[in-house]
Amino acid sequence: KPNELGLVAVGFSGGQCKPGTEAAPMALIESGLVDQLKDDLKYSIYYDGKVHAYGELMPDDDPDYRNMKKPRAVSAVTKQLSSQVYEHARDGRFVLTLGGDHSIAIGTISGTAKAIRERLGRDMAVIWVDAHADINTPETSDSGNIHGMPVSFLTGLAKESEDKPFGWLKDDQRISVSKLVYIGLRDVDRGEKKILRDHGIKAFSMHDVDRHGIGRVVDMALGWIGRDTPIHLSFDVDALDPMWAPSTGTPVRGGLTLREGDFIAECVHETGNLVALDLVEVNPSLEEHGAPETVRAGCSIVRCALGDTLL
Ligand code: DIR
Ligand code: MN
Ligand code: MN
Ligand code: MN
Repeated sequence: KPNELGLVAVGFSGGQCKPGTEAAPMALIESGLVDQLKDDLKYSIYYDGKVHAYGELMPDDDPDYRNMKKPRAVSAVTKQLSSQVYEHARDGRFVLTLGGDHSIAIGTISGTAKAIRERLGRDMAVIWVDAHADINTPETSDSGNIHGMPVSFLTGLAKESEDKPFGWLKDDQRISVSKLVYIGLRDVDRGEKKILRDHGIKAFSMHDVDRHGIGRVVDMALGWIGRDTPIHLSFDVDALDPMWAPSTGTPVRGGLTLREGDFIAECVHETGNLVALDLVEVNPSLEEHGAPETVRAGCSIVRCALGDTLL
C-alpha cells in the first residue's frame, strides 16, 4: 500500500529540558503539511486527529536513574509510541512521526524495526540526520537528557533489565550498528566519538559534506546501506544551519543548508525503500521570530521525503 500514510503527532518534550517541542506537531499541521500530503502528493492519511501528550502515562515522581533525567516518563511515552508506530507499519503504511524531541525515536524506530522484520523478514537501516550523534549511553552523557541517548538504546549499546526504564525494548525492536548512517554531525561528545570509533559506525560529518559535496555524501551513505534495504529516516531539524532552522533546542552553527536537507530527503525517497520518517526538535517557542521559518523548513523536509519534486 505505497500511498497509505500513518501519521503520529507526538507532543512530547521530556527528553530534554526546554519546553516547546510539544507544540511543533500542531504548528507543522496548521501550516498545511497534512493537506499537502493528501491533495498534492495523493496519500491516504491515517491519523487519529490528536497530538498525543501521553499525560495519563506521566509518573508522579520521576527521579534520575543511571544519570537519566525523566527516565520513567520517556520510557512510558516511547513504549506507547512504539506500538502506535508498529501498528501502522505492520499494516503496510508509511509512518510519519512529528515530534517532539528526539528521544521519541526510541519509540518510532523500535516500532518500525519490529514491523519490518515481521512483514519483510529484513533488518531495517536508519539514516540519522542531525548535528548530534544522540548515541550517549546514560554513563557517557554529560547532560542526562535522554534525547542525546536514543541511538544507544536502539542499538543495544545501552540496555536495561525488564522492570526498569527502557527494559521493554527487546532485540526484535533493535537495529544493528552496521545499518546505521549519520549525516550532518558537528557537535559530538567525546564519549560518543569513542563509541562511533569502537563500533565502526558510518558517519558523515559536515567536514565530509564540505569535502565531497552533499551529492557524493548521500551516494556513499546509501551505498553503505545497500539496495533493497528498508530505510527509516530520522531527521533532527538542528541538522540544518540555524540560519534556516533557528527555533530548536540545541542549534549548532555550520550546518546543512535547507536545500542540502531537502536533497537528502529527496534522494532517500528516490530509493523507493523509505518506510518511515521522524521530524523532530522543532521548538516554536525558542527564537520566536524564527519559528515560522523553522516550521516551513520542517514541512519542506517532510514533503521532499514523501516524494515532492522540484519539476
Ligand atoms: C548532547 C547534546 N550530546 C547531549 N545532544 C543533543 O545532551 O547528550 N541532541 N542536543 O539533539
Ligand atoms: Mn537529535
Ligand atoms: Mn540534534
Ligand atoms: Mn537536540
